[in-house]
Amino acid sequence: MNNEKKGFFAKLKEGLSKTKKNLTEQIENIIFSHRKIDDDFLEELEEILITSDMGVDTTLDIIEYIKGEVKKNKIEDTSEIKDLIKKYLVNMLKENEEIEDEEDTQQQVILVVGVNGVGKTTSIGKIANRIKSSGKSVIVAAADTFRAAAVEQLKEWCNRADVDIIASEQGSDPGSVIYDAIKAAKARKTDVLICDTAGRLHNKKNLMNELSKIFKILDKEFSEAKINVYLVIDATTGQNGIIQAKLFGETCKINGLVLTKLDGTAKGGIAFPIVNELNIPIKYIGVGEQIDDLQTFNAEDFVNAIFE
Ligand SMILES: Nc1nc2c(ncn2[C@@H]2O[C@H](COP(=O)(O)OP(=O)(O)OP(=O)(O)O)[C@@H](O)[C@H]2O)c(=O)[nH]1
Ligand SMILES: [Mg+2]
Repeated sequence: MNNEKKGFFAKLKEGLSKTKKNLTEQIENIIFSHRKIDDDFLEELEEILITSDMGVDTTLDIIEYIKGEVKKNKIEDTSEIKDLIKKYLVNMLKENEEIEDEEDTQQQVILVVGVNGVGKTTSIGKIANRIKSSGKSVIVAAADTFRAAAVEQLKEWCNRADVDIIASEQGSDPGSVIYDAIKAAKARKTDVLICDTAGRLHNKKNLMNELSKIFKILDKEFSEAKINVYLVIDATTGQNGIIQAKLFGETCKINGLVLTKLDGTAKGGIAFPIVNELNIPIKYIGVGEQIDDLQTFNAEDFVNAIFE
């Protein structure tokens, strides 16, 4: 590991330390108290996994996998259990990854959606900074015109990341902001257009209608670009994240997740049922409030940070 990579992993481990305490220490305890993998041991393991935000479905998948491996490879010793869980989780996360073509020169849109307060605007600042630093050009569209101060907050982040922003005044039509941003991205041949959206409107139906309208404009007016929809989920909300993903998924086709606030929560395990149940890959994770507190998701690093 080079130094930068080491620093990244240390930060990830620190952010996931509460999740590790919640999950791994309990598993280690039952490994100590049971020498052999038997029904009694598996029942206790099942209970730990379910109560750790892994969720019922994913827990049952893990237990089934363990039973299969135990039988196939005649594994008896409980000390093998952590490696089996790790293997299952890394494979599951990787199965859902999307292969990306690094050489791709097609323009890209990242439409960022999610309920209020999950960290959309903050994540956009961090993502814009990362893409800009990689040498690509970025424009950010301020399509949250509902909340007072939303545009100011985004402008601040764009200043920090040194990227351009297309904005209009509060209360204006978010669709027209998107139109203007598409026009600018086309004229300037911008590599990536990132669109911020509102997390709360007068009601849920309005919010979904607005998102659907924005998505349709992008689809129709910027058809040459690859349109990505990233759903931001706050890890501290646990299982509720799955409900949010299902709700937003009815309006736009989500193809990536951003999991925020992994620092300081014991609920980082929520990453697993989200990916397992929704089959959507995690693209980025947020591990703090600063501009560089964002990491591209790496299945092995994530699982190791929790189970090592
Ligand atoms: N600790 C921590 N805080 C975060 C992270 N990401 C965002 N936050 C904080 O979460 C709060 C809400 O973030 P915003 O980016 O404003 O959330 P939003 O989704 O844009 O909210 P709305 O625009 O109101 O819908 C802010 O105080 C952020 O600093 C993270 O990864 N870790
Ligand atoms: Mg916001």
